[in-house]
Amino acid sequence: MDTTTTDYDVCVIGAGFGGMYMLKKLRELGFRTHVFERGDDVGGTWYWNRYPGARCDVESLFYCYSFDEELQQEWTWSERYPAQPEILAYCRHVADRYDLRRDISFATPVESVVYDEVAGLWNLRTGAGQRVRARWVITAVGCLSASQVPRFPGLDDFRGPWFHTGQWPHEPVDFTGKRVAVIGTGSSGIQVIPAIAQTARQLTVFQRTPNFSIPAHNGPLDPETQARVKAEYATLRAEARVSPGGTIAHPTGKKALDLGEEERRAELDRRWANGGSAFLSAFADTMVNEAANRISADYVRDQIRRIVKDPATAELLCPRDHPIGSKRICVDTGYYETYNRDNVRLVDVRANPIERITEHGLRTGGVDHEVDAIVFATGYDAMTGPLTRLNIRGVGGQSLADSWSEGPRTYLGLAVPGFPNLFTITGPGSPSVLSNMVVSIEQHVEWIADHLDHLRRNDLRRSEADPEAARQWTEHVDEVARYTLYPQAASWYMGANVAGKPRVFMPYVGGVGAYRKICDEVTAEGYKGFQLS
Ligand code: N01
Repeated sequence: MDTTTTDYDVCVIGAGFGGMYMLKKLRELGFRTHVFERGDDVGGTWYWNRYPGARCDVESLFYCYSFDEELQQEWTWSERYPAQPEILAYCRHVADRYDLRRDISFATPVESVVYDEVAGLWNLRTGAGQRVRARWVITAVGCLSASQVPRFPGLDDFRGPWFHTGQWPHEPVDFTGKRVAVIGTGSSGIQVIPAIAQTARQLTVFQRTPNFSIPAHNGPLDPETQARVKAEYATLRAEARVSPGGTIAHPTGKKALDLGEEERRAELDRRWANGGSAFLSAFADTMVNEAANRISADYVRDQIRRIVKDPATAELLCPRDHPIGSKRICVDTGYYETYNRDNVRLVDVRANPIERITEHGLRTGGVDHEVDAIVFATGYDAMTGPLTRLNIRGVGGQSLADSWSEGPRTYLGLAVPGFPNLFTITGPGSPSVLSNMVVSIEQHVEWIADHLDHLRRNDLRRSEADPEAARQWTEHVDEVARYTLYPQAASWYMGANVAGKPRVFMPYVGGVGAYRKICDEVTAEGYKGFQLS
């Protein structure tokens, strides 16, 4: 039943890193702002992804806000890479510190967002029965929040519990003594597999496509390192903001193909020993030249063969169907080593696809695998899924899902023609998932806040992406991607993991620094490409 009618200047959807900062920023500017969040608390991704081993693959000291010097100095991280509980604690700290909760409705999913052309307002309907009108709507729903459980026949017959990594229960799940199946070997699978292997009686991993993974070499963050980075935050943050990926990756700038075997090897050894996704920044040509890419890919395949004792398992774990980095590189703690354990088995579901789920397990290639629990690490309807499922209808009643039936069409990944006064934090067409999300979120939040402030100061009430500007931008996103090896992979970046989804490279691969410059130019030129009235 509809119980409430409220009006705000701005409604923000989602209270993760994006929504929280958006709220703070708009509140400071005096906009009446309200946030709707489907979870019971802040944190977004880090609220939902509570699976064992969940950890960010961006280093703690950079996976946090930079907008407040006091905040970044006062928070202490305990490890090089932050585990999910610590990131969630940080998000809660931020919510408390800026008293954000009073303007957030929790456990309140937004069910539809419909533009009223006459009033120039958006009507939002929530699962809690509210109907709300606002002039501006800002989505802060993340890129990886629409989780996917494949529709295997028989799932309802399964007698045991099953879980998706992105919708993990809040109560601890105890796998001690259990036989567990994990389906999927992307970043989530590669994190959850070593963690479950430690307690399960037997763990069976169902792998369709192997991925490249680099050791995290995670560990406690020593106070000296933390103090040193904090002392240099101003410089390091500035560097991250203009870098390709929003991180300090120390690129050599050298091309692998220009170097001799020894020099390449030394650089890759150094990066493997240091750990993390900066491995990919070893050479400037890794993502644009197949021969150069093979050098890094061969190196990782050799490492897999070195670590995994059973040669057949090692070969099965070696990725061969995509250039390294063209699917999101994984960062792990003891992933390949896990296959040396007696209680872990790898099943190739490329050769023998999962036929069905049975009462007691899974059937592949006519063979039954009995398990007590199933973990789906099967990923997301990435980037567009979190937006299209909001049931957004713009000018003329057109739905966002229909408007994007051939792939997302945005201007700068920030705005969509036909959907005035709607802004998408880290939307498709922006660097988002190819970057340190917090850096990209801060840039989008600040850009949107400046834009709304500009409109208000100039007595403007409507901002809409120009269709031609969006067409050109979408073409540019595609053009830059085609210059790289990214489109060669059947990745979620390409929409390839969702049946029927158009194959379009969705994030902007031009880099965080270049993208920021473009956005700043758009602003400097009076919001070129936006129709303002
Ligand atoms: O999802 P994925 P994810 N039968 O889509 C398999 C971020 N993230 O949740 O490749 C059998 O990457 C699928 O196989 P295939 C990060 O950006 C970050 O792991 O389609 N298998 C694949 O192996 C990441 O990239 C962190 O052949 C099926 C797996 O499931 C993104 O989230 C941690 C299947 C899905 O992998 C998504 O990662 C976690 C089927 N029917 C996530 N359907 C960190 O910061 C799917 N699969 C560390």
